[in-house]
Amino acid sequence: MSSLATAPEITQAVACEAIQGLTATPKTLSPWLFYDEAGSHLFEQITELPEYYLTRTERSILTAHADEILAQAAAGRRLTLIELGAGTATKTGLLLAAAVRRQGTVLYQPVDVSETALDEARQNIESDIPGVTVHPQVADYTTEPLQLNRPSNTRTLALYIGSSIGNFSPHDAHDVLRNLRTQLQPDDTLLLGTDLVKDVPTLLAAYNDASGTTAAFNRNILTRLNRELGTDFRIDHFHHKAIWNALESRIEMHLESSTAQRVRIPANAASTAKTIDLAAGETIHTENSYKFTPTTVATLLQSAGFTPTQTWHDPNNLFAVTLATT
Ligand code: AVJ
Repeated sequence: MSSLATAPEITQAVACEAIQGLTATPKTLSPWLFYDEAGSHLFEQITELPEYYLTRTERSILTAHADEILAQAAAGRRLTLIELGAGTATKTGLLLAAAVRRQGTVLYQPVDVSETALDEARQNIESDIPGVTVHPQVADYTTEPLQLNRPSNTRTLALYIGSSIGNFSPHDAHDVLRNLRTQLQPDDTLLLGTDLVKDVPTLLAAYNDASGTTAAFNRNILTRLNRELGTDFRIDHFHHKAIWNALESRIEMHLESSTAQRVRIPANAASTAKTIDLAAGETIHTENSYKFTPTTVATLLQSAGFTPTQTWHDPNNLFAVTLATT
């Protein structure tokens, strides 16, 4: 058993995911596994790397256009903000502050699977931005229907920012947005943050930084499995690989085993102990990060029943923030 206190249901989900992904061909592990405590911390570090332009670029767009975005979404009414995959909601503060400027107070409903991230978000936001009331909701918005309860006479602005949608295949992204769409009412809006297709060296550098932080983030998934499931991955025998898949328009992250190795998943994690064989040079696919064009953003939104109304970019067209109505 893990020596660290980990909720049994989380360990169970990790075990299921690991067994399913590692017995598949090719081997995969799902990106939500990145975000244990160490991984969440590494991700925070990634967002500050010189090569990782996404976070600071989206922040610059929101800083420049928050008032305009809010005005468009509100269209003369009061807004309630909800956020999918809110995490610690650091960028959301820009929009919440704009909402408070506009209407004095605002209700903010962050939805995330991580209760600790939501607690942190609530504390940060309630102390930093007076006028915001936070009602967190612990839920997996990818599988459960959202439970939105908005005060009467307000419009909902749903936030799905940070390029979180980029982790999903076009099919799954469609399903996530569809699920959201069914919970919204006429004249509600969605603000979607998407990373854009750009020159390949810039894309690759963002996922293979000079400091090795992204490599550590990628490998941490194996550290987590070793700790929580008792697997025996030889982590120093795995190389971080980031590649651009032009056909699918996505960055892929893989972990490549430099040697042949046999990994044991002990019986406390699996129903019976399992062994996983990796050949020298074999990879485990850990993440897709889809990159969009204005056309593919519009197509995705429309396929899920939204109508895109306006898009804001940074001056270099690295990132886009799109407002869409129901
Ligand atoms: C949190 C999914 C937006 O795809 O850029 C960062 C995760 N992976 N570096 C992304 C990530 C490697 C990130 N998202």
